[in-house]
Amino acid sequence: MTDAVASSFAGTDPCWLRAENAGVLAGRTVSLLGDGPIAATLAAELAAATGSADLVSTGRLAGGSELVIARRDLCDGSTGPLRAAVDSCARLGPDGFAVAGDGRTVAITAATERGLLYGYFHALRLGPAVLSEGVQVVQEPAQPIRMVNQWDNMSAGHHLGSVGRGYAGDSIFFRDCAVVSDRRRIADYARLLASVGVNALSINNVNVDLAAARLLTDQLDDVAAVAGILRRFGISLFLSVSFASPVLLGDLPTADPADPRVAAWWRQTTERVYRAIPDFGGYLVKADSEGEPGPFSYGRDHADGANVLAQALAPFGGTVFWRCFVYDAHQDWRDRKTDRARAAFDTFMPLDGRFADNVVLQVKCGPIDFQVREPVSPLITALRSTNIAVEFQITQEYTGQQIDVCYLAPQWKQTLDFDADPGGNGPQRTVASIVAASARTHGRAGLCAVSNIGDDANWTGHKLAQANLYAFGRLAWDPGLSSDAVLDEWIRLTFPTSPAGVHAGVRDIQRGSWPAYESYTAPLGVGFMVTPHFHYGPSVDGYEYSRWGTYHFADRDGVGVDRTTTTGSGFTGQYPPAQAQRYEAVETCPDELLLFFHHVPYTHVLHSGKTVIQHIYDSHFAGWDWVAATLDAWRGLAGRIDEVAFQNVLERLERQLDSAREWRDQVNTYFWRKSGIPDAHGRTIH
Ligand code: GCW
Repeated sequence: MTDAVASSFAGTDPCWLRAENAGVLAGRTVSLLGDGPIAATLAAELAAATGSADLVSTGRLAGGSELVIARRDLCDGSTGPLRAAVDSCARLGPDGFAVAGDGRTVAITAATERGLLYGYFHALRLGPAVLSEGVQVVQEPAQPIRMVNQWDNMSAGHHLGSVGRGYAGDSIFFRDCAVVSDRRRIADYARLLASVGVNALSINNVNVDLAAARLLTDQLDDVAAVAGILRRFGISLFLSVSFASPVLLGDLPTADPADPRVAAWWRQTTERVYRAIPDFGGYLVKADSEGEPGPFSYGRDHADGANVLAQALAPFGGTVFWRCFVYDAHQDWRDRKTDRARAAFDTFMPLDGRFADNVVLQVKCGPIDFQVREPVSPLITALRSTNIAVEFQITQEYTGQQIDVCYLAPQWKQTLDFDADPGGNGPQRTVASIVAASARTHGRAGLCAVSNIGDDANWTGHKLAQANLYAFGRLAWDPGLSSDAVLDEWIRLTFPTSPAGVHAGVRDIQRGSWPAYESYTAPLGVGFMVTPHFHYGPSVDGYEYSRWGTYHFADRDGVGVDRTTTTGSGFTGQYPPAQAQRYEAVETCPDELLLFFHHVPYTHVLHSGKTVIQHIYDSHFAGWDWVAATLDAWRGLAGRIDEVAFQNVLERLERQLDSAREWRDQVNTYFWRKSGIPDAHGRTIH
């Protein structure tokens, strides 16, 4: 072992990495051929899985090994399954792997140790099937960037070590303005991430306070120690940095990217970082967004800003992730021209082609802000000459805050499968294929997501929210997987010993959860009817007269935001032609996004055949009913699921039922009072 900090899950929930799942390797003999920190991790994994370090031969191929895990270039002259695996991974990139078996020996090979680690975790996912004769798997990830972003705070405006939009306790990285000294949970977390193929992690919030800014300089030794832990799991560490760092940390009077002193400061600072962390990933930057400093203060644009950091990182192969979440956060609700949905496209499209090769534009999946329902951000479909990463939110800021159950993979899949040019003549342009193509052309592209973990014993607050972390990694590896397939894997690994009925029970809950959450909250894509600042629970007009540019414009006649090119903000015009047309016309706009794109009367008839007002009533009643039925179903699983998990979900579902009731009654009452149109079924609306 090269590092003293081992993964252990002491006193915490191992999530899907339960010891039973490695049972297939118990007592088996293994050979491991590879070097460096990841090989050391694999050796420790294998010693634990087989039950003894004596069963693991490292650095040489022991005759009769039942499992061989070997870097391809160390396998000269091999025969049998090892030869087969070596041949099949010949053309794979660095993270790919091959598995081959003949019923006696299973071989896992890859070009790098990181590939071997992914192959090993995949073998555990296969379970006993990995030992069967003729097993053959060849995989590589769809994109090189599979990144998780922590929004962990150090101080300032938050309590020390809190997590921004975190619903599972405090940070596992920071405490009292410093990096934690007990780092076992960091190793456990890295292991969880690596097991689903995540290879990059930014450890601090994109809102960077002064204490966090200092991670880059004064606290570099501690950051290097964390990087050392992540390295063993093939994960490179990134820091969120303040664009104003040269002023905050460097005593310079300016952070103007055109000032040579600023460029020099970034160069020197970055050099120092790489001396401490040779495989440092790079910087993540939220600039000119919600009060964070940025190039606009100096009359520069985002390409000027990103490129100065990129130049500093380039000699070391580092990357700048530059977020496109830039909009006017000081809007006047009386102003009907400005539309926040337009902002990312309007700001960044004119700059396409001006970013350095090692800049990746990180675009939120939707044009506004992680609502339960949004269309795909048109910027993703439009950028042609820039590296791109699509950002998702695993933490459930607007989707129930890990009190309400909400399995998000179906939502992410809709984004990834969105076809930018339906009916076009060329090859299909889904978001997943756009990202993969961007990776092929520019080398750096992928998926990012905001983490949902904290220091709660079960990591995610809600046991069932573990599935979202799992699913993000799996979909970032292979966006072609179905959300159900990922869910089935997760259930199998998370509840491996549970009796019949549990799998189906958990499956039903997870599958129904996102549609249910959508149905009792803001209707038909309109979004943002949440309690200001906290974003949990209903407040129909909470943001209606705010500065944040998030409105629904309900009046006595109708509701929704006109974003058409003919009469509205023109946002629909940012899409490629076929999608633009589809959204532009009320007749073709899909029901679930109708109020995102159009202001319509309550009596407007949806494709479903219902009026808008009746849809609002019906969906809100149905949403609450689903939660009530789900609570009953969960109670029916008592005694068949481990007690800690059972009680945790029970307690969350009880709170969810209260919340769904509040949502149902406030939203229905609001629209009944506005419209004066009674419920066709005569149910009580307060
Ligand atoms: O959704 C909003 C959140 C902010 C967050 C911001 C962002 C980190 O409410 O807390 O700040 O998005 O993505 O930058």
